[in-house]
Amino acid sequence: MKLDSLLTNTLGINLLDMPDARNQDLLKALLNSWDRNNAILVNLLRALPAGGLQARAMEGSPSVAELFTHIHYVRLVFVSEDAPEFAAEVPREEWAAEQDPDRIAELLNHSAKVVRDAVKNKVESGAEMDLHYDHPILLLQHMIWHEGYHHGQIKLALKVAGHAIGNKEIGPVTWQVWMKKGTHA
Ligand code: NI
Repeated sequence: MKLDSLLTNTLGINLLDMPDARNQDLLKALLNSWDRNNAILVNLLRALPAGGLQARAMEGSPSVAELFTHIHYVRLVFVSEDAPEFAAEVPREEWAAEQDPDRIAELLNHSAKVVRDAVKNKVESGAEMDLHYDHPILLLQHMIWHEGYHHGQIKLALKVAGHAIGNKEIGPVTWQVWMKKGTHA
């Protein structure tokens, strides 16, 4: 019996499916990186000290609250432009000074799911993005880059306002979420 039919008959493994299985595995890892990115952002939000949402790096800079709502807004705008079939309503205000951390967490978890579903569906169906990006995965990468950029600004604003969060406290719920083996965000 040939190896491929042996595998198919005994283990239910079809060698022809293997490249697809590998692609599925890659997609799963990429979506998992997106889930971790959002978990880290929400962890930072949850770790804010009292008054943290009002902190700004300098006069005229956005507040921490506005940076969080901007991130949420940008996610939804790009989905609406590039994958309108998966779009959710885009907030009227881009830099909303929302003061309820629970509400901000709810917004971030919502827009994270909108981005996730849009990218997953576009990749699985082999469809292209409408306006930007050579590949749907680039939306994920762009958002992760954008959010890391603002994550640093949020930490700087907290520091300037005298609300710095020490690495011992924030490290395990941010950097470690990326690196930990054997866990899922
Ligand atoms: Ni931005």
